[in-house]
Amino acid sequence: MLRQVLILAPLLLALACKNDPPPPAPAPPALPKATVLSPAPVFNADSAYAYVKKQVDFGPRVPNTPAHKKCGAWIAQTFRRHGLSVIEQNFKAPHYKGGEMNGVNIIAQYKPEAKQRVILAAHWDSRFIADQDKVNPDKPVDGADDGASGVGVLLEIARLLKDNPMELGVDLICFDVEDQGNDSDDEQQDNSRTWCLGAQHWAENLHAPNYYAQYGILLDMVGAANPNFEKEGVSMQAAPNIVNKVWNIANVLGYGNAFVSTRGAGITDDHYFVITKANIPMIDIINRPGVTPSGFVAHWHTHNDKMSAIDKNSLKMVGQTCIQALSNTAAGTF
Ligand code: 1BN
Ligand code: ZN
Repeated sequence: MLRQVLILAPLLLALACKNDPPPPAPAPPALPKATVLSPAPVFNADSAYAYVKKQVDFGPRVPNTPAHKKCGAWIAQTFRRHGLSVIEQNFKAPHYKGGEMNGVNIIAQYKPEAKQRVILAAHWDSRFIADQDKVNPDKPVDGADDGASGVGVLLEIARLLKDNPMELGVDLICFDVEDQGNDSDDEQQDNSRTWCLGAQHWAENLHAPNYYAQYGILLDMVGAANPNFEKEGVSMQAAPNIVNKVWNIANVLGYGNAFVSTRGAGITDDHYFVITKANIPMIDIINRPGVTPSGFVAHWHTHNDKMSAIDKNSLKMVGQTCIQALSNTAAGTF
């Protein structure tokens, strides 16, 4: 009997194994998640362009001038007209040449009570001198691209949020006194601290207790034709996943010619201080066509930074990408 069992054992084992499920196949390597586009509002570039022009029509938005004061009041009022709660955060900042500037950060809150929040930001001041221009370098610039373009996109997004509610808190922040810094390359001085003074003030004095945002997107010089938005270095260091998600969205929307995959140099722009002082991951969409030694557009800090430098296609690409990122975040598909 024992002999019979021993002979049958392999057979019984084989039969038993026949009904067992096969061992699980090894997991395939994780594929990057495909970028989906949740339903999103259509960004109107004509409307954004009109918002850019309106700012430029006030005259250069240099702190301590009437044009600066009037334009700031108009930006705050326009956000309020679109139903957002606006905080005007006043501050004083030293100018590197001496004297004091009166600055105002304009913080427009969509659903201020919502816990999950995203920041879209731009600077609203324009540079007090055209130090990259051979003609009239001591006169202020219009800053149609460098300043007004980003704010124009934010104002159009505010208009869209009013008509297309979403389940997300959004803070549209217009930083002041970004562009009044020292551009001399004197290595004895740390000139980086003379720029982005509004963002530095905000990051040290958050407008709400325990304020936090999941991520932020800074828009700087987003209005010129044929932009080259490289993956900016500081953004890639601090928040590579946010950069890649935003660039993937832009590519799926068909804007791959502008949102290129090249990793660019790091720039000490407003986002640097939001990252380092407020600990919020913020990325910078900034045009670096590389046609000048600075790497910026040829009209950077010159009198050619005027309305004729603005291309509606660029406003559309940036605005549609941002509103899509917000829609995806609200839908849980970001
Ligand atoms: C961007 C546009 N910035 C000023 N206008 C920030 C910046 C400051 C970039 C200094 C490079 C050098
Ligand atoms: Zn500038």
